[in-house]
Amino acid sequence: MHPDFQLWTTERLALIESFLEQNLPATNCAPARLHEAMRYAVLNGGKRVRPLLSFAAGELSGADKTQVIAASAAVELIHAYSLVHDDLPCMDNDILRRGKPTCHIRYGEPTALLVGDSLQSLAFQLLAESALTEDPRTQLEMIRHLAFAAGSRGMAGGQAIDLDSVGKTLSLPELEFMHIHKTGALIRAAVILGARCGSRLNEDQFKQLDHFAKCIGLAFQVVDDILDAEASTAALGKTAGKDAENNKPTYVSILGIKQARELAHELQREASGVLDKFGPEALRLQQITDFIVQREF
Ligand code: GRG
Repeated sequence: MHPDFQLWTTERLALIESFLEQNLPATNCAPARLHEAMRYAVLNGGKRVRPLLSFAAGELSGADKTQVIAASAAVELIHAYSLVHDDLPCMDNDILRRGKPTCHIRYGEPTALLVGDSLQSLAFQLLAESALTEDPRTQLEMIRHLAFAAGSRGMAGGQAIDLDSVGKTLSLPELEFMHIHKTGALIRAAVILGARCGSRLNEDQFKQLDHFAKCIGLAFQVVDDILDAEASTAALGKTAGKDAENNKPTYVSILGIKQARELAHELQREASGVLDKFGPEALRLQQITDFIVQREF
């Protein structure tokens, strides 16, 4: 990672961690166990890719980093809620998340369910009560955008398609449709909400930025499938990855590792092509795109 990008990232990670730390309910506040579990689910070392995307998009649209914090935190809280619910026995039934016991393993299923519910509510509370932009209509549009992205025509809808795909053979377009919703909708929301904090972009540029976000959302998922397959190969001598072992279609199970890698690079090129039109102000988005495709974790 370029030292200048490293510094940029470190500064913003400190801002988001401290904002989340301060805005998650304290453990000495009732109901203490639920609040402890909410903090466990959020403050446990995620990569914070979505908040970093919000900061970078905010920079492109002329917003100061302090203006972007609440919006970036709201997106991260929705992400954290989705992981807690995704890990539940009725969904993916995972026992480890970020190298630690999942929320329901540590606190029990009923509490984990309420953690997800409460994180989702907190996200919208923060969006509604923070000064995100000077124009209240834009703030309302940001709330609407995140609600849509998290709901049945966004992330939750993608999860429904995912659950329904177990044991089925999906075509590449069907797999893409699922991931545009399941993983992509929130990544797009992170970019658009960050950009809405500033005032430098016109609606045509928002459309271009959304196309960029769609490409990196898919690239993120393709790389996730590749990393998952490689981890399985290293640990078990298998090549498919956890999802494929669970009988779920993945980019690797459909394309194989080599073609999946080519697809990730193709999406990276397409995303970079969009950013080129924005000039040097898009540097941070470019660096995050490269990180998403080149990451090893
Ligand atoms: C339960 C409504 C509901 C939705 C769940 C996104 C999602 C939908 C489930 C996650 C399943 C999963 C592991 C998908 C692969 C891509 C992905 C979103 C990985 C996790 O995101 P990272 O890598 O996680 O940003 P960290 O831990 O860094 O925050």
